Amino acid sequence: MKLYHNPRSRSTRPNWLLEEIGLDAERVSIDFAKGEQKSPEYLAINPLGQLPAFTEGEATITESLAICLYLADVHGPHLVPPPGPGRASYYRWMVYPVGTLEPRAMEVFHHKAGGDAEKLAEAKAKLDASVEVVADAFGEGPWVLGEQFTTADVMLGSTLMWLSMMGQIELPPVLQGWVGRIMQRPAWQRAFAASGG
Ligand SMILES: N[C@@H](CCC(=O)N[C@@H](CS)C(=O)NCC(=O)O)C(=O)O
Repeated sequence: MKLYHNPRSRSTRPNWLLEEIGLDAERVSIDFAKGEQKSPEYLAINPLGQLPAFTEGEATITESLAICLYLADVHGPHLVPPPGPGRASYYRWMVYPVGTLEPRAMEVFHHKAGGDAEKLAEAKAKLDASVEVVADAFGEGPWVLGEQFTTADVMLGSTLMWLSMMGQIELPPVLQGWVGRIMQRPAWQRAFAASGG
């Protein structure tokens, strides 16, 4: 198993998940400064020249969400709710980062660069509203789906923590508490604190 990784990229998601599952996968470091993501060797793995990519035997997977879905399904069933209604929220929060949070955050980045204050304020309000939706839906915890820590905590947690670190959002108190619990997880600490992501 190999994860093509750079701590300043979305490969931090599967990198953390590998630690949660306890899988021994080789991390292949891809240096953006050297343009290694566009090397012929790497383009053969991901023709888009982007991270992350993951290989296991003959299987090659790109897209951070797809890699996380694959790892959880195949290697980490304890990080997925059992089939049934519990899967509804699981799928929702797995997809929400790439389907809603990232596009809205990109709009903010775009309008920051563009310098249109009105459009920037609109984009920021939309992003904030989408964070509020997570906060409003967060129940008793301690995790997104309640008692069970799942891969949805990894997808959603890594995204919200990244946006907050970049100063794009302010986390409501209920989400701050959850992030505090995430940061105490040994797997998170191994993935982020020790290896820089
Ligand atoms: N939808 C993709 C996005 C991949 C992506 O944008 N990767 C960025 C880093 S987070 C990248 O490799 N950028 C370098 C480049 O495009 O040259 C995913 O979630 O995996």
